Amino acid sequence: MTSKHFRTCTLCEAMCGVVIETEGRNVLSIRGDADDPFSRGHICPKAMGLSDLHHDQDRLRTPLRREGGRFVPISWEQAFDEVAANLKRVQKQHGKSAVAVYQGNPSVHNLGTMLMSPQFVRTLRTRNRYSATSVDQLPHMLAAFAMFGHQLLIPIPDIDRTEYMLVLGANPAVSNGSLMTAPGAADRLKAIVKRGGKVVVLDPRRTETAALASEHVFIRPGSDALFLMAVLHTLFSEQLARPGALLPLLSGFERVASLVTDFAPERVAETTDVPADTIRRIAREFASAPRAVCYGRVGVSTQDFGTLCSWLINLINIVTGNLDREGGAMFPQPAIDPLTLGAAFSRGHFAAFKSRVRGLPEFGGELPVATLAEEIDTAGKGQIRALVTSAGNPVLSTPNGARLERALPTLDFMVSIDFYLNETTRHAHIILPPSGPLEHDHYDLAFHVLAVRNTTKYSPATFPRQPDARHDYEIFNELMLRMAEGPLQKLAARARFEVIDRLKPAGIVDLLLRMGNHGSKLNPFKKGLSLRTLKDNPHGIDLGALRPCLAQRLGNQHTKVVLVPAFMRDDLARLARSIGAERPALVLIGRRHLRSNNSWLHNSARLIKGPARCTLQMHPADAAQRDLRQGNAVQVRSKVGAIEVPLEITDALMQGVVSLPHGFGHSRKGTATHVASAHAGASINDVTDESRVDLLSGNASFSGVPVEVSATLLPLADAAGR
Ligand SMILES: Nc1nc2c(c(=O)[nH]1)N[C@H]1C(S)=C(S)[C@@H](COP(=O)(O)OP(=O)(O)OC[C@H]3O[C@@H](n4cnc5c(=O)[nH]c(N)nc54)[C@H](O)[C@@H]3O)O[C@H]1N2
Ligand SMILES: Nc1nc2c(c(=O)[nH]1)N[C@H]1C(S)=C(S)[C@@H](COP(=O)(O)OP(=O)(O)OC[C@H]3O[C@@H](n4cnc5c(=O)[nH]c(N)nc54)[C@H](O)[C@@H]3O)O[C@H]1N2
Ligand code: SF4
Ligand SMILES: [Mo]
Repeated sequence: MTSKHFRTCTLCEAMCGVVIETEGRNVLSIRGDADDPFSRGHICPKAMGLSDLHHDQDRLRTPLRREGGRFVPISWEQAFDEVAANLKRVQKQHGKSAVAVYQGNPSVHNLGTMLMSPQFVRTLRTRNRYSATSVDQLPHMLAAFAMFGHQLLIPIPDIDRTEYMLVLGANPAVSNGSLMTAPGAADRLKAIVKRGGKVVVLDPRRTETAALASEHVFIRPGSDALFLMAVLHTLFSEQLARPGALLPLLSGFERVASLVTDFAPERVAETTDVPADTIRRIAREFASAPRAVCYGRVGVSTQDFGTLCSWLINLINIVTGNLDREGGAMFPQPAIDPLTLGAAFSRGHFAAFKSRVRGLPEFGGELPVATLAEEIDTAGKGQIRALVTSAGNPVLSTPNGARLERALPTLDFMVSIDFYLNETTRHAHIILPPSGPLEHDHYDLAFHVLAVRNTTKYSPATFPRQPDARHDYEIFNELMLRMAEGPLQKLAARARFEVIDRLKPAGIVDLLLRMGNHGSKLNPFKKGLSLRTLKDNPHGIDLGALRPCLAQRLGNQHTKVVLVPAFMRDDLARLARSIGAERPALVLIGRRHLRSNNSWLHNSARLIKGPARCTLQMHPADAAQRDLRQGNAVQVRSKVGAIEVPLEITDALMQGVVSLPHGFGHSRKGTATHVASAHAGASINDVTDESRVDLLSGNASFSGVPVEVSATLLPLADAAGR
């Protein structure tokens, strides 16, 4: 018997609706759901990854304990007890913060983890909390916190109604949009051009997005903040800064003009490699477009001036009157609204404490992961002695992952919640594998907050979990219960455990949907939603296009938008010093591929097949200068390490810049991802440098790592990894 299931794909931020046809426990097909009011049938090749993950023989299905060099299966009860006993032992000996936690990217794509991991982490009472946030969007959240008063008040491009979109450091044609949940982002960009508008892309690489844009401009990695300052300079010097109706909401508008005086286009042109007239023209076009939006993503957040970039992008939208207006940068009003949930989703805090070794600031209670390895390998009071990883692969995903990799075996204890035995989890003493992505239900708590349209949808589990499997939320709930200490805490933990066990994530979603639901001024149009209404509408419910709402949403915290947060202003001196700074001969940037997802879809034979992807892209002139040829095995060397990869010569890169994808490096011994290991590649994060961070936020600075590239003597077959 075959059956059909409607679901939201959880592999990336786009929230595409899928129709999954199944027979027994097998997936027969996965197609785009044309009736999904948000994605309207769009999917990408990765959607089939849901099926491949479901069927993957390498996916772990029972808890494993490392004994000597081998992993052996153990029961769930034994695994939970041992994990709790070990974490408690370490905390008793070395203090609460001796246990660190790292939560990876898929955490935010998993309802149970979103709901239940915070409870567990709170029980640990450790200061050593880390996540993929600080190798990703931290600067955007810090700017939102400082300017709009809530870390999740991130302005989203109203891509479907804009007439001019200025894109920096993002490749939505491949990534499918990020901090801009927009299924079919490439088509939406093409539509801007088709309706007579303009898309301008600034990127050191002529990307897939640049190819469908109206204009592509090369920009030197890490120099975007200078470009953005010069745009603001033009807006003020040519009297184009007109916030219009926004003005009463703004605090500090009169101070912006004086900040930009030293950043005329002519002064920054050489450092950015963007000609001064191009900067002026873009500023004028932006200001004169009926509706315009400036948008930046990973390329501008993971660089030395990440937080300044996020701030300046917001400023450009604000001073041209494009914030909170149709076709500009807008604020979604999700059916489950973190702004109304108070303590559960805090507005954020910043620099309440610093990391032990390097003094990097916390944000929202988390420390930057660029400092994790040194917090483990630097002896002294407060040193990390145990680590919990969940849904993350920091050995491949964090800067100088090789140093972290050397530090992990020195830990007294490590546990990983993950269904793969990979480059990170192989170091764990115990691995707890959760149910697969189709075996639990889903409601997107994260990405409705970032979506280009207000919609809401609940996806039931496609398959029941196997009786002997555990969901992520069950794992966190069990660990939370066991970590409780003292009679009172134990009593409270037991009560919480039982409530969660009874309600399940779906029950909590129901409560959240009903909360603040009636006549809420934040969200007046979502009346009457409940789990029942969502179950009755399996394709999802359309709640309409984004609406101006900032005044009400700001009102929650601040009364005005803070245009010039003091710590941003103070960082401008550092930015000014970057003008004319000495330029390394070659710098490294990253890239993503449509059929890949960070480090963990490489075990899908269907997605990884085709020409090798982990190649170093280099401009022909840079290759000629070094006497390198297409397909040569080359060594890429930085201050922290070296890797070997095949060379791909292409004029898509600007001169002086080379590019590698991240998430490869699957040749480490002792992993069990067989397809991935056969397409191992090398890890870019063996050469990225953990000491390079955006000084304001501590976010990793992956863009613009100085490297040297030379021919290697190794035959290519050996040059794939380590
Ligand atoms: N297919 C696929 N989709 C994905 C992912 C994936 O791995 N594969 N990952 C998901 C995740 S976790 C995220 S966060 C999003 C990321 O989504 P995006 O940010 O859209 O994706 P990237 O491809 O990393 O785009 C970054 C761009 O910045 C450019 N760049 C690098 N340095 C600089 C610089 O200094 N200045 C400027 N202006 N540009 C620079 C790069 O050339 C690249 O084109 O994608 C998500 N979607
Ligand atoms: N040089 C460089 N490095 C980068 C980037 C870059 O552009 N350049 N991009 C950065 C970005 S944007 C990100 S988001 C990070 C990602 O960094 P990470 O989140 O650390 O790594 P992922 O590769 O996403 O690994 C996800 C892990 O979660 C597991 N997993 C998947 N689904 C689930 C689930 O439902 N439950 C559990 N328990 N586990 C699950 C997978 O098996 C995999 O092991 O990488 C960052 N690293
Ligand atoms: S773009 Fe692809 S991976 Fe992302 S949600 Fe849609 S189908 Fe899934
Ligand atoms: Mo990410």
